[in-house]
Amino acid sequence: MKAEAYRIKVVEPVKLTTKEERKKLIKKAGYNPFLLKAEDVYIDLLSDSGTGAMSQNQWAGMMLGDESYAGSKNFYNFESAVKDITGFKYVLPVHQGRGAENVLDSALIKPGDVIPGNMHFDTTKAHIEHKKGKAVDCTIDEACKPVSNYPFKGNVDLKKLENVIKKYTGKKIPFIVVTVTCNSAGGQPVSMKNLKDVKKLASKYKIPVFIDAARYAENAYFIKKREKEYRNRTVKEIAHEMFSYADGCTMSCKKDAIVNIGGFLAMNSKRLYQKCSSFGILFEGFPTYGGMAGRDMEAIARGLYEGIDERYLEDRIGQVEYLGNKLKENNIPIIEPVGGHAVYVDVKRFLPHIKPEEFPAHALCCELYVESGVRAVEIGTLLAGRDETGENRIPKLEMLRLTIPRRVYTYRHMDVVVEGLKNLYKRRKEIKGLKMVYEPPILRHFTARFKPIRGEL
Ligand code: P71
Repeated sequence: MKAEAYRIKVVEPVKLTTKEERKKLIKKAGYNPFLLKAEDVYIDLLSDSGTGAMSQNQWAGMMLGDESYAGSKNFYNFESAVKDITGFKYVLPVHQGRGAENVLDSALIKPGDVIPGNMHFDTTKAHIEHKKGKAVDCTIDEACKPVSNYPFKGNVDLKKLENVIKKYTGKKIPFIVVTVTCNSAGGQPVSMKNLKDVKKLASKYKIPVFIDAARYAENAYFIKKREKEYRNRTVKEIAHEMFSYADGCTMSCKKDAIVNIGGFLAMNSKRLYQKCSSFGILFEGFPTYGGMAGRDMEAIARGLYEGIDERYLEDRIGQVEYLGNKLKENNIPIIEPVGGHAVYVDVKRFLPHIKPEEFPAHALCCELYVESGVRAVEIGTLLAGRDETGENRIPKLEMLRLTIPRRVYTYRHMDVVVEGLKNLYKRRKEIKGLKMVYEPPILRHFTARFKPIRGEL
């Protein structure tokens, strides 16, 4: 039996509120958990992004910040870690993942272009659309089956991809993006074979491939566990091989580099690097800091190695699996297999009586907060936004994501989450939908406001 791969040196007290208080707090927040004050949340599973606990080694590195405007020592440490792990030749720091997307898309996307991928994450899609491009989903059908034993539900469907390439010809496709692990599909991994096949197909049509590498280490760990040939390879070797099937990557370091802020864009083409550097200067900062402090780059340089430590990954993915298994034991419908960074509750099966336009997963999210002070996040109709005609996009999966921050919570916290969902499942028939009373034009989930369709929660 193994417990956590670390012991706790610094603690952050969390506040316990009562159900009555939480009812008032969620109402005040317009029934949008994004608008709650974090201090009013007991267990925060909104995101695994930037919410991890840094190690003593990372904190020690923070004290060695070289805050020179150009050529900071920490940049070179950061650059060398990125090159060592990814193998890419050029590295451009950015303030976070979407900064990398903005820079890359500015350099490569023209209006009318098409960018195929495996369920692009919402910021990825929003940036593509902002440049008047179109994100086309080519994920395997298996990804939309809530329960499956398919080990790599994040895979790209090569037939779908080739059809898209043929339909739009190479000229209108500046690049293909493969997201590892595939967040929108439930934190599901992409196999090495699939990455290799995508690259082969893309090369045939001379289209570059970019990896959205936010959770590349978790993906590499799944490859080690699920793809026989890789059983005896290190996660670092696997990661290196994954990146070898791409021309570059965007990375939100807030995930697998276990830092609170930061990111990068990396690539092999010098010309593209030069083009991206100009946009980088415009949007992010000089190419040796890109919106980060020297100390942030040092924390990333160190965190990148901690993120591929196999004992850490066993612990991390094991904790997420523990939560998933406990929910399953209690008959709570979840997406299977359990993903790398989160457990996704299958709300279509949890609340079949609420129609998508009444945001069932978001309603469950509000209920879970009131029930037990746990903040989760909706990945469903609210996040999907509206199509060109203004209609709500109704996604195939309507999910509540219980996202586990890295090295932050214990197994006991997971048990509290299970208890809350168990209670809600018992009274699921009483749970009602929400109507949106304020809707911003883009990325609406962050700031939209709601009311229960009738009465109070
Ligand atoms: C996550 C996030 C952060 C988030 C974003 C939007 C709504 C709620 C939470 C961010 C990702 C991601 C992938 C695969 C790029 C980004 C952007 N995820 N790719 O899952 O998952 O990175 O936040 O550093 O800009 O909670 P960024």
